Amino acid sequence: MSEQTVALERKIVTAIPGPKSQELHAKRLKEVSHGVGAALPVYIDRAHGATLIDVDGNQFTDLGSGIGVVTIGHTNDAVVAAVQEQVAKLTHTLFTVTPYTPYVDVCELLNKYTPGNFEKRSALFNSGAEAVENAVKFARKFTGRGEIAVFDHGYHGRTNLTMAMNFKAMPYNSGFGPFAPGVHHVPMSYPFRDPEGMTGEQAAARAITYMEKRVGASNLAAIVIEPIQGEGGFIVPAPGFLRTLGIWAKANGIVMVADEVQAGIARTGKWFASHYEEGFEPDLFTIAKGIAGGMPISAVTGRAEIMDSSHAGGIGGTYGGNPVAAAAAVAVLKQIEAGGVLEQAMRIESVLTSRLGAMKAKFPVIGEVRGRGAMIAIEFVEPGTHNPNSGAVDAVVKHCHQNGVLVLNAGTYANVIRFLPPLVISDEQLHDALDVLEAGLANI
Ligand code: PLZ
Repeated sequence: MSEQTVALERKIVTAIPGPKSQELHAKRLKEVSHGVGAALPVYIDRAHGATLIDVDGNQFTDLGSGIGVVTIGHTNDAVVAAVQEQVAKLTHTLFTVTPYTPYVDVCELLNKYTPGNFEKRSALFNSGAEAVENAVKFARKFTGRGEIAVFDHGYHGRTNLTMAMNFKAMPYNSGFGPFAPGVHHVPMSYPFRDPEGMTGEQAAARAITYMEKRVGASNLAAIVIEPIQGEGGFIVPAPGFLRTLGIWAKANGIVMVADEVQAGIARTGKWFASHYEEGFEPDLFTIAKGIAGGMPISAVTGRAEIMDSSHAGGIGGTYGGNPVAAAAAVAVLKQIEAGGVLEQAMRIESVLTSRLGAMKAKFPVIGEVRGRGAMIAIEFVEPGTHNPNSGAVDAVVKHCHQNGVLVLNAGTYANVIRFLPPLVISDEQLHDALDVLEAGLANI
């Protein structure tokens, strides 16, 4: 879709959802599994930049990016061109049968831009969950150990192993077990809810004690952590937490895995969120979402000796690193490499934190504003307490949706609204969306 064809501003022309969306939704309910949810059942026809256009002609400002996927913007010109060119040339061989170039190019770029000044390798997959599964495979193979530590409030996917790694039973896991064994849930650093003044080092000591006593360091293959938790509500651990865990992991031969599926690829204003914590040097990274402008592709990147520990043929999958998705990823990564994209995330951070900070001062339902770059959230409480207030979130989200602003909720207590706008959103479009949010807050 070209920008010239339609002005990309927020515009609501029917009830939400509109009549065509309602009709499609009725059909969907007959045809699509009801286990597949729908946060806002407006049926999207096309999109560009930070604007979604539905089948009724309503235009939404997208503050969710399909959960942090179209970081580079909807229908980014370079991504569209790369996909169009590649799809006409080669759509599939299966990389482990006969290879092709874009796969190798993606690996080269990821090896270069992930934190850590050591020799790296990458392997490509289709989804975030698949990347996490494979990071665990690499860590187990390399260490010869079986146990895995993950963190409270964490999220890692919907496959059997990654369900075992999720914190929240509802909606992700409930009724779908039994789950893969060998996964241990460890206390996270959650500054807003931890004892007042708890440092990152103290929170890490709490987690380490748990791992030592409950699991035993020598049994652990990997610690898997989101450097900023996504579904958990953009929980940024206290400074020192990640570094201390990493040092302990290294001292005990445990592979440190940073799940950067949501926080990675320019989202936080750096290539990866792990870059923010000095002295934190994960061994492996899981990467997906923002890497390819909406094309399904994911990666595990990390230390060569870990990534090479599998026998040939141990790692793979029919579609992993598909040529068209890989071409899209190269187009995204090259734009970040060319410069300016990280700055866009920092521009968004300054608008979001100043506007949301002002709203926090005005509306006591906002307990905290947190996050980095274009990954910012507000946690809702009952005024004057830390008690979660999911009712306020529901009301504000509904107001935003009715008025053409797509926001997403998050959090263990469903009491967080998260903002993940495409980085191309203009200040004007962002302010306009935040005006809608503010009106919603004034209404509850
Ligand atoms: N790790 C940190 O955020 C995906 C889930 C959407 P997949 N988060 C969005 C939903 O409701 O299913 C995610 C993540 C982190 C792993 C994953 C899993 O990535 O591409 O959804 O498999």
